Amino acid sequence: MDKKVAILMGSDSDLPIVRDAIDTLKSLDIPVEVHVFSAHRTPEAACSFATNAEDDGFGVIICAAGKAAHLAGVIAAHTILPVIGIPIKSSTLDGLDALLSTVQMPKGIPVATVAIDGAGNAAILSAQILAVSDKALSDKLKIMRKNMTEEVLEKDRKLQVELNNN
Ligand code: RP5
Repeated sequence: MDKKVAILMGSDSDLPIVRDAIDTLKSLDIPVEVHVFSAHRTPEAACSFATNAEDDGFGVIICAAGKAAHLAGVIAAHTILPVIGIPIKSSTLDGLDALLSTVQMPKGIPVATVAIDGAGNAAILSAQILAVSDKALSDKLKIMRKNMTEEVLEKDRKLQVELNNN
């Protein structure tokens, strides 16, 4: 059975950012399960999910959280599955608070942290992790990368015409 990706978020207020990760994983046909679990407000549910995640068929866990963003670190403490943290930008401090809380993990319990609000990259990175042992997924990612390159080159071609560059 294909490994699933879990996406956990500290609050449903994170969903507008997290949606990009959900859509990206679905576009790659990766089974995804999404939950609101908070390291602070629902610590037992969050820890229980992480403890059982490997047996439940997950291959990667993505955690999105803002402010004092402990979710990714707490989840990582309860599993050896790779955990990817998305620091969420909140109304204060522009997300720097969540970035530092997520990225500055002490030695022994790593969290792979993407950019502030970097939900799309969290999805792609989780797909790349699964693709190490999934040739079909690896091929899909190569096509996705090729399409992205083509889109950028096409934008450059249009710009050359618009600006009459020589
Ligand atoms: C964090 O606190 C959540 O991940 C969210 O980004 C932030 C604010 O949560 P709400 O007050 O909007 O529920 O735990």
